[in-house]
Amino acid sequence: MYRVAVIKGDGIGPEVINAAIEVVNSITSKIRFYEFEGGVEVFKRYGVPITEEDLEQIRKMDAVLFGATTTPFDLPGYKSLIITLRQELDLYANLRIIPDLRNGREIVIVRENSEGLYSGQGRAYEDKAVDVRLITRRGAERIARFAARIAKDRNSFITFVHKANVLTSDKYFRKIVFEVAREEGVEVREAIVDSFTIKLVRNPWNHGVILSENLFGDILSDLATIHAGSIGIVPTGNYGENIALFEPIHGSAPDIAGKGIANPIGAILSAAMMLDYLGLDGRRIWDAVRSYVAKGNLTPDMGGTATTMEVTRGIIAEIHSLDPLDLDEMWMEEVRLGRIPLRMDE
Ligand code: 48Y
Repeated sequence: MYRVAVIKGDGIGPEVINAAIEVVNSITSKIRFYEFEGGVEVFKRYGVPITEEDLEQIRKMDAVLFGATTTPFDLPGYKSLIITLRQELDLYANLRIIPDLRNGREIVIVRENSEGLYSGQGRAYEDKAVDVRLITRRGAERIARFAARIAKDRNSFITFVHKANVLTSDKYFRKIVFEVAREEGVEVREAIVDSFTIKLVRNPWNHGVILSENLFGDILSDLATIHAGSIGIVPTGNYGENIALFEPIHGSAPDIAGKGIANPIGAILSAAMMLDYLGLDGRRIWDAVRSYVAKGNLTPDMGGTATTMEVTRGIIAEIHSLDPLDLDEMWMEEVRLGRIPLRMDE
């Protein structure tokens, strides 16, 4: 049994996470979900976006499934919940998969998730403000190793995207990336971030595993989502040494919250990444999503008229029709857990 913390968040967060949980429960009963609260409401009560007690519990879980939260930039003292979680759980690697679901292609981005311009060492003074673009040897090595592993798994190479011609921190980062890749036997190509944005618009599919610093990775991955058709379908995993957090890349979308039309695919594919991480079979969800998208009615962000619920049910139906044996497996598992009595005549 795996233990997964769930933070649904606000806006469309709860709607899409409920959809993801439904899909997960339709293919495995090996996961138990535990719900936690976080965000602005918690901050108003306790002065922190998530309580220390909850963090203690979450650290003991196998994974976290996260929806979306609104981060107001004018609430004094408030710090983004997702950024807090990345730091508190030391989730140093952010893998973003931007799929073209209709043509079976994807853009893969590994964003360094713990330092760079998000080092948290910024300060405002009377007459200036400073952010620190921190690259440590440890940070650079571990993210380069992570990217190398992803590249190997995919029979691919790394494209390191940087501004080493100007930034001291990227010059340092670059040296370490090349060192680690040589050790790992992975090819590295490189590109300067500004001109790379043009490539990412015009010819996005052939860059292997794109590796970059925290803020560059943030911007590049948002840009790349234009090729997915909608930001609503893009999943991401934030990986640490002992735990990983999965979330759709989209935000809380307050304008459509509660209307039942949010695209659940980003959250559902995030759950698929989570199953892969846990050693369960996430590929089945990916396959089901692809075949649903090829023929099914989609949510309005993808030009359709479907509701969140309809898309979710459609994907679950695909899971069962792609793999009919599955129902038997589920049934036996339910029996084993004692949820269904073996003798139906009782
Ligand atoms: O996950 C993201 O890419 C978001 O843009 C966050 C970031 O900067 O990494 C911001 C999340 C937030 O505003 O709470």
